[in-house]
Amino acid sequence: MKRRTFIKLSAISAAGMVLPVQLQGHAAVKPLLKPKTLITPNADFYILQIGNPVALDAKTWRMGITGLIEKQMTLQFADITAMEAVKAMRTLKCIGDPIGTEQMSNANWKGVRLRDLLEKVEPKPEAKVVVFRCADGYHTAIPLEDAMREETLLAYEMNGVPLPTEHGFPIRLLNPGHYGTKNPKWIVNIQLAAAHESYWEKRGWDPIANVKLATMIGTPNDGEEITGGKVYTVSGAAFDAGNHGGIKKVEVSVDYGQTWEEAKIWAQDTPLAWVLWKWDWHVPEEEDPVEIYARATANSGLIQDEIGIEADPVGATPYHMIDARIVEP
Ligand SMILES: Nc1nc2c(c(=O)[nH]1)N[C@H]1C(S)=C(S)[C@@H](COP(=O)(O)O)O[C@H]1N2
Ligand SMILES: [Mo]
Repeated sequence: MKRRTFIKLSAISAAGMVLPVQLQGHAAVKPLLKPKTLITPNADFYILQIGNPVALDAKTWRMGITGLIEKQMTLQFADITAMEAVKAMRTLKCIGDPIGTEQMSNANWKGVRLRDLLEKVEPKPEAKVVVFRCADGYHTAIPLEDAMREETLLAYEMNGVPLPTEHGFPIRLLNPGHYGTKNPKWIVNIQLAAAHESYWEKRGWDPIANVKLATMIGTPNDGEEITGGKVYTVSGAAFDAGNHGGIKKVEVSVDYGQTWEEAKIWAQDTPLAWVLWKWDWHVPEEEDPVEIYARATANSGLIQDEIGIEADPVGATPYHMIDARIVEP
C-alpha cells in the first residue's frame, strides 16, 4: 500500500484570511465529536471580512433600494422587522476554505424574504442583478433570479439574538447554495442593475460561487495521537448547500483510500444546513502514523475525490485528509 502524497495547504488564500488553528496532539484523549452540536453557538461561529467589523446603530441605520426600479425606497430597521418574518437554519462556508479549516458554521436565523422587498420596488425589465453595498466598503451582486428565490433572506437575528456586530448587524443576506462571498453583512444599499463586478470577482474569485460538495473532519485534529487498541470516534460535518440534492452518505478511510467505511449521520435538518457524522474506529494496537480521509456522496450521485485541492478561485472539492498517529496505550 502506497502512502499518498498530498499537497497540504498551510495557509489559505485571499477570501479566507484566517490561518487554521493547529491543536497540539495529546495522548489518551477522550473520543469527542467535533462539531458537537448541529447549531454553532454564536461565540464559535467563524468570522470573516475584508476589514474590521462595522458597528452600526439600528436607530440611525438606513437602507436605500435604488437603481433599475419603479419605486426608489429608503428603509429603517423598524420597516424590516414589521414585515412578515421567516426562520431558517443555514450553514455558511467560505469560498477560500480549503476544507479542513474552521470556516464553516451553522445557525438558526430569522429575517425577511428579499423578494418581499423587491416586489415592493418593482424591478424594471433591464434589471438583471441585485447589488449589495456594505458599510465596510464590501460590495457583491447576485442574479435577480436568485434574489427572488423564496429561500433568499435578509436576516436580522442569529440563534435567537439580534445579529451580532461581527455577523452583519443590523441586516445581512443569506443566499442559499452560495459561498460566504455572496452573503454580505452590514448592508446599507440594495441596487438593481444590469451588471456588476463584485469585490472578490475583481480579485479573481468566482462570480457565481456555488458551494461545492464538502466534508470536514473535526476529530481527530491534524497531528493528534490516538491510543491503539481502543475505540476512537472520527467525526465531522458535510455540506453541499442543496446544490447536489443534499448529503446521502459520508465515508471514512484509514488505509489511504483503499477501503471506505460508512459513517453514521447523527444530526441533520435541511439540505441548506450541514449534516454531522461520526464513525467508531477500532484502532489497531501497533504504533503507526495514519492518514484519515473522509468523503461525502450527494443524493445526485456525486462523490468527492482526492483531486482538486485548490480552493482558488471556485472553492475546494477534494475530500479531507488528516495526519494522525496511533500510539501505545
Ligand atoms: N460586508 C461584508 N460582508 C461579507 C464579507 C465582507 O468582507 N464584508 N465577507 C464575506 C465572506 S468572504 C464570508 S466567508 C462571510 C462570512 O460571514 P460570517 O463572518 O458571518 O461567518 O461574510 C461575507 N460577507
Ligand atoms: Mo469567505
